[in-house]
Amino acid sequence: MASGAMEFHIITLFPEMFESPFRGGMTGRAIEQGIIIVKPHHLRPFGLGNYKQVDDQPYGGGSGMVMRPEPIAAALDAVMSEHPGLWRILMTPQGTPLMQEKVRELAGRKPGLLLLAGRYEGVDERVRAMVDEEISIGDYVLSGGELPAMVLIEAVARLQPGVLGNPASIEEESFSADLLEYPQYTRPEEFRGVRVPEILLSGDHGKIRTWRENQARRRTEERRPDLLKRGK
Ligand code: 4GX
Repeated sequence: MASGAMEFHIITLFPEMFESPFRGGMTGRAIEQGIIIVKPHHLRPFGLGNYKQVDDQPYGGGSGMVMRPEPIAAALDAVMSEHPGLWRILMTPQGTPLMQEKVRELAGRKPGLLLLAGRYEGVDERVRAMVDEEISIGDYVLSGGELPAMVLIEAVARLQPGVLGNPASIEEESFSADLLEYPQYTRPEEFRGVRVPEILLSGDHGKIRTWRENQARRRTEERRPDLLKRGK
């Protein structure tokens, strides 16, 4: 055995959300093969009182509810004592933006990740001290951290050895991570009057490679110049 499955634990009020998205496709197969483990942990049993309360009104007033720290602390402690060494991440719009470089870094965080997927308007500020990192999947507001957690899991899972069908494409991917993809074509040679560029039919792999590099650069300049400026 090499190093064991990469584990993805999630603390959530909606554990059932994590069922169907991970059934089919690459991640589903990776779970079946034991390459990755996805395990939601319900926050509700750690709630306070007979009503298992997990939220409360914000001190100082204001609209919306805030997640209380005690249930989250108890859930984190419970998962961490069963699964030591997990890297704890809070999903939040206030976190570090998730980009492929961060995804690669997280893919190496064995034995795995513990994702905190919150609801309501946010979490009590004291929760931040209980995690290792805060991550955002983008500058828009969702209703909960579950979809962000799933996005992160899928991005990290597909980098685990054996998940992606073709290991060569990982290499290509990291090579082109700072560029947009070049245009791709498959059959037929002509569709609705639009022909596949002749060069792709030429069999000249040197020319094809150069064409693709140029297309990728041009497309990136036009659509995402920020990617070129950021390039390391
Ligand atoms: N990328 N949300 C989290 C509740 C919340 C707010 C603040 C902790 C602190 C999001 C995103 C996102 C909505 C998840 C609000 N929890 N998460 N949730 N964009 O919009 O990660």
